[in-house]
Amino acid sequence: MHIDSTYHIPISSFKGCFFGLALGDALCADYEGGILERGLWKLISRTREGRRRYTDDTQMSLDLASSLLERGGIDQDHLAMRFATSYRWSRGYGTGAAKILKRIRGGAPWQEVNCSIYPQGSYGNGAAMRSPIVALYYHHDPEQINTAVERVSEITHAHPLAIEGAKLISHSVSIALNKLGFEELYQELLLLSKLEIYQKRLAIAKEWIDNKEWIDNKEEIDSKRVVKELGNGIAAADSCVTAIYIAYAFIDLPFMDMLKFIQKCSGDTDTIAAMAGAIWGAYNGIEGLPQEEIAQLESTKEIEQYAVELYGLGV
Ligand code: F2R
Ligand code: MG
Ligand code: MG
Repeated sequence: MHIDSTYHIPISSFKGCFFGLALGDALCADYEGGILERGLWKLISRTREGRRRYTDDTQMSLDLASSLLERGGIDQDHLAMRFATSYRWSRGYGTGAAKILKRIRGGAPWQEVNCSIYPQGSYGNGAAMRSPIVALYYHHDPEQINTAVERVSEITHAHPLAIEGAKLISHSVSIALNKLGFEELYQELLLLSKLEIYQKRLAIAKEWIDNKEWIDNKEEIDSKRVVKELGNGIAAADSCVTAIYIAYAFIDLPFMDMLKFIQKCSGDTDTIAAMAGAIWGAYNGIEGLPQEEIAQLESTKEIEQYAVELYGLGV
């Protein structure tokens, strides 16, 4: 990756990334899925103290940050157990991921269960949603990101589609941390992407960003077109490029406008918002995020502390 070595990433970008992920997740969770899923989340969307709850997206990101910091790098067995012990049905995990985590918690080695639900492993977006943390941990050495993402993903998501989606998101965060634009991001992702579905969707995103149709014509971005051509589903291939496109389309616009657009797209809103939120927050820093919403979120001290510790590794 071409990075300007004279650019000094501020700590604000780390906090922006982690809080952007958590806020996107928490503020879009009650727009995810169908009527039943939305209704259930509305019932449990606040903690006893009245704080806004996040879902599995943020929980797995916190687990990853804590394991990386505790073990000084990727210890897959430790990370697998950390994911498994944090599992609660009420965080809204994917059905396959839930089964795998319960098996690991029961003592099964992750290598024996990661392909026990699907022969090639899961292609869900559960690996991509936690991959921003890999970019934060390796911010001083982005060459490590690909191998690190593979190792962090395969514990629950061994499928090549899940792993490539996670790499795209992690690299997007890395580019955003360095305050680089969509052109640099696209060139980076083009070199990285091996699977046709991602290559096709990245080309569509590039065309839309280049044309800036919605800005030139003072029109809104068409959410139906985004859903039709980039996807809004639980599979990584249907949500990762969507999140990257939306983050950069809204990069100079308010964070809450971006979330409103994601809510309008429906589908896997919490995860698309978590991934887009991490990219947007890495680029714009914590000052750009709505402070009144951060004040209402659960576990803010933990998120802040991990962001500071991850930042401290590279300075
Ligand atoms: N779980 C949710 N939201 C509720 C949606 C329930 C839905 N009916 C469901 O299918 O689960 N949100 C959270 O889950 C997403 C992350 O999921 P993750 O961690 O990838 O889970 P999983 O179970 O591995 O994959 C999700 C679903 O994708 C389909 N799938 C995955 N791999 C497959 C394969 N190889 N073959 C066929 N289908 C595959 C299955 O339907 C999985 O259940 C995030 O949205 C998070 O917010
Ligand atoms: Mg979720
Ligand atoms: Mg989701």
